[in-house]
Amino acid sequence: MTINADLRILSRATPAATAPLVTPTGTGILHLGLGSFHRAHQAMYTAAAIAQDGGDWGIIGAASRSRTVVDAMHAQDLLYSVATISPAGTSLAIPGVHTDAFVAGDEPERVVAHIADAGIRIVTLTVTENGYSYSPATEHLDLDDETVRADLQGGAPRSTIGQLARGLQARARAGAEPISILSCDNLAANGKHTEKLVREFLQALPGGEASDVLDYLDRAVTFPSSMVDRIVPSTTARLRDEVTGLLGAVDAIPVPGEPFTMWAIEDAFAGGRPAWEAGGAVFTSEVARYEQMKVRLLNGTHSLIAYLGALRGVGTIPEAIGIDRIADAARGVMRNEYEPSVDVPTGVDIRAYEAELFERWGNSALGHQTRQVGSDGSVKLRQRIPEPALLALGQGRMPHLIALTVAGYLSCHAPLGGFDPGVHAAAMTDPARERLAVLASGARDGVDLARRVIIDHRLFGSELAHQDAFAARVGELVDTIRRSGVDAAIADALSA
Ligand code: CS2
Repeated sequence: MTINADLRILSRATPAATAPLVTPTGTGILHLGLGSFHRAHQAMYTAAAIAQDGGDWGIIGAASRSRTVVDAMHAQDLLYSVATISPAGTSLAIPGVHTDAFVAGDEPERVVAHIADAGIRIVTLTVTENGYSYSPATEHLDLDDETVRADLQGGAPRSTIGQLARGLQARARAGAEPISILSCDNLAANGKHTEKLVREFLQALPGGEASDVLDYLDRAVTFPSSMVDRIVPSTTARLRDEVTGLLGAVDAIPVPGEPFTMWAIEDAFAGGRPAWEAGGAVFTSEVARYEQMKVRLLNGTHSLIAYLGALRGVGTIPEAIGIDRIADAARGVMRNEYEPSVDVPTGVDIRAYEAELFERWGNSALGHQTRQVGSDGSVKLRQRIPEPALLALGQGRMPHLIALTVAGYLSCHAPLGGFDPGVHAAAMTDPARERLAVLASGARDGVDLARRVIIDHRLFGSELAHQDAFAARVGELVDTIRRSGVDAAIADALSA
């Protein structure tokens, strides 16, 4: 960091160019997953709510494992800035809503204690698709997972679902005050999904340990669903310098975000809630439709752009969408393969929504990286592709561009012998990467690899595993990418 040594660290006492939006008078929310997305999304909405209504909705933030953000927040009076970035310029806001921060992995018993505390009335979660200990093979809580198994034995819980379940158990004993658990991850029906996994954990506890808490869940705990949306890239040293220059104080952990932001929430809060509508949140009974529209049109297409872009040798999403062929593929997958599977929420103009997506992806000042969007495909894609693909296949249509998305994923994460997917693909990470490398090393060709991954390994769920024609099409496209390049594969998928 090249920061002027005379500058002071950001704190409530530092005269900075921007003051914190609020100072909460109390704490009502525990947030699990203190990453950039939470800090640029729910924190901003909560600041708007407190600014409008006042109140005790301050947030205790629990990071999963990393100390970096927690330590920096403590050094900065729990403050950080959100930089809203567009080609027109950068503007800063300091939400100021956090009242404490800690690392859940270091102090799991603290998570349980906070959930048991009557002052906490909402637990919000951004633990990523991978953080729910869900097994796509069994479609239940992953009881083979070592962490889940250890959490069921007792002791301080390490899995998010274990922490929620143990926390609710402690709360049931402590006075059984109402509370809501609000998932803010990109999962279909994320509230129901979380509830199902928490209940499965409780039901798996030995010998009737859970009957009281299950009764408490029925009476006083809700799990609203929500759809969250804001493109939030990883922070960079350049942004830290820029923000420090703008603020006149050192902020080691600024968060970059695009101007667009959206939050659609099911209004089912057992212990009250902040007036998040002050920040523009929409309370609706149609969250499932918002989630479906967003996870498919935005996230599904985003994955395609990231894989094709990385294979084309470009590092950012705006560069990728600036390539005509990739833009054609993105438009094609969105219109012809995702859109038919979506029930558009009442009042949403789908054409305007799609046009806005192209503008958002094209935000060159934000520099969202293909490697970031392309990472963790094994857990992200199963939210994005199986249902629209199955719908098309059921109607006798091959979803060629969804197949190309999977082919792009496999080419980046499980390259077959002799194929070099390039530096951006090599920089992607994925929890399944090692397993995929083993499958790729034993595969004869792309079709064999795709069959192993989709059919034998059920990486995208058991229903898609019955679709041999889909796996074969993915495999053909893997081979086209490998033999003739990504442009040839796009042309093939677009003309099919
Ligand atoms: C992206 C999302 O990384 C990804 O997979 O598609 O993080 C996307 O930027 C957000 O969901 C936007 O709300």
